Amino acid sequence: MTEKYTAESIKVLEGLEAVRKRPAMYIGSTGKEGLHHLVWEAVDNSVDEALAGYCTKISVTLNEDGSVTVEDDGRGIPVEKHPEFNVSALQIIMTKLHAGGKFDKKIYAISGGLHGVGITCVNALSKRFIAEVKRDGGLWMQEYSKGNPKSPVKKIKDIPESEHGTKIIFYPDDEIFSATKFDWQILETRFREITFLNAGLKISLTDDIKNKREDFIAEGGLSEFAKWLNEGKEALHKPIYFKRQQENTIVEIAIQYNNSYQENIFGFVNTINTVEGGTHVVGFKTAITRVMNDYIQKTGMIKKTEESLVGDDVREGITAVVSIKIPEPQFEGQTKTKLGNSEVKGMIDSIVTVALSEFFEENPTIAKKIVSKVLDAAKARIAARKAKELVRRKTAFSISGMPGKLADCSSKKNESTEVYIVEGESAGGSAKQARNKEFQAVLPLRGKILNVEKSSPVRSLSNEEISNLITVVGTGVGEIFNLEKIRYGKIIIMTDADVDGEHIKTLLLTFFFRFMPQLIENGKVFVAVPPLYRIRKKDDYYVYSEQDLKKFIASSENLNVTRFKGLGEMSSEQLWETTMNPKTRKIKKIFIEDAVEADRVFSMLMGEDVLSRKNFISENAKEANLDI
Ligand code: 0RA
Repeated sequence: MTEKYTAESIKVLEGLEAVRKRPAMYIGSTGKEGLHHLVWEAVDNSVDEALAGYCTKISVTLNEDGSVTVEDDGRGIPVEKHPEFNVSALQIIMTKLHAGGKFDKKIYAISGGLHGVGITCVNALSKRFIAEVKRDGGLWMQEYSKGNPKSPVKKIKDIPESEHGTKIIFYPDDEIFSATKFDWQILETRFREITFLNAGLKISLTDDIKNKREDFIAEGGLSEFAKWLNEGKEALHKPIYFKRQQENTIVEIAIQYNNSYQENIFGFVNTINTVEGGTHVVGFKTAITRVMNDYIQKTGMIKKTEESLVGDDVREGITAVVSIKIPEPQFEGQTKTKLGNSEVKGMIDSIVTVALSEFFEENPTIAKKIVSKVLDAAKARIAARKAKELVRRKTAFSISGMPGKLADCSSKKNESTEVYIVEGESAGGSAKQARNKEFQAVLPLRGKILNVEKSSPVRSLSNEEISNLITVVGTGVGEIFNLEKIRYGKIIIMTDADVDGEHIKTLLLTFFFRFMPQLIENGKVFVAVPPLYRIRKKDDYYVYSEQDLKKFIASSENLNVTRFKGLGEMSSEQLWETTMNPKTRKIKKIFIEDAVEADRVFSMLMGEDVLSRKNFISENAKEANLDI
């Protein structure tokens, strides 16, 4: 560059050269992730200025020419000459790696992860970079290329003393990045997160190409975060919130239980999402289990279980955000998103223990609501364990251990045997009459079985109808599943050909899919296809679909058509002939074509998300044969 450059500034250039040589070392990758890191770095500086209390608003703009502008109304980066180097402080901050110390001393630096390398790296990895500062009655500016200043810091014009702020415009270098297009979704998610983690901070995101703008602000901070995470679920109480500081550690926590069974605990360290968890989350979990156990002891609520609560009980239906700030985070794990600092566990544990106990004492109504739910979870867990023990003992006694409602077959050669699972006692009765006792068993179910998608596994397994089903199938569930113990060659679900029947069929398939997917994978699960109509001409004909009925009607006149309202309406001969006789019946084998898609469809059809369930069912109404 120019003769002004001293030995000191040559070292600076070498530093920037290192960033350009091994960019991935500083920003993780040169793909989409790395590209977005440039924005995080630029925005983090403004967030720090906001946290220091000098900045109220940050705006991020994706410009039409591919550059990004990050602007804040903070104090503005200092521009005066640095006494040691005889250049503007602005230039040092923008061109010297870890300029730190004098100018931007941060206690809660986001180091160790991919962040913390500062705005200097953004500069080094930009083909063009412009810094504009408003402070000390002037608008100051410096432009850089690949991290090198094009000229000294200049005062462009005089402005009122009251105006202040920093604006950075950068053009990612396409010699470095394989991707140069920014993704709205990625930016939106992170900015929403940042504003939840910093109550009252305003971030606005604008896309000048798509003419799109969104403002993020959460006056309620972390509490609002918990509420947002619980959207669409039924919350049990307003969020519990506390913030404590001990030495240099700041702990901020929001908790809100909902009526589901899922556990949703999110950890943040210095605003980094610790996806892999770590010592802060472990400390939190330990503390809440202890506080709830102490509470049930103190209040005498323990009588309801007579056993201590375990972690799983305490976390059923919890939504929590654990955000901590510590001076020297150690990030570990596959993606460097697991907090490793061992001293943090005990510290968070003791802070949360004190704060949550205090909250419970001061808010007994909320405490009772939460603890009741937690006790229900414990009771279900204990009941399920007892039910499992019972099932295990019963299976040991073979036939005598089968539920009384099962009409078993006489053959013990399980390859050639079948069990019909039938809805309702009356259809069960017809099926028992119609069957071939030699190889066909019948298990009638009492109406609709439990929706396992909406119940915790422990609760599902303690349900009587479901535990009967497990006993009759014989294989067990979960880790103890053993296909060799299967008691029949085919498991056939037989329900009425109406809306209720379809629903029961789906409930049963959901159960098999969630608890015994190996049965489906091995082709053991079938659904029976009962006829919809009987047509009398010279002989009897059975029609299995509306389409076939239309064809039949088109080809002949004067038909005597009877609609079967349900399985119970057929005579046992008709039921045998149409639905149970292997020579004449129709049955369909159930496949899992795509496990991920099946999982999504079952969650949607049977889970909590009523809106998407409605959409899915109406889109597929004809196929699924569901009226709505
Ligand atoms: C160092 C010192 C001061 C402010 C800043 C850095 C600062 C940096 C950035 C980066 C983006 N926006 C920023 N805003 C401020 C304090 C200077 C003073 O004492 O006035």
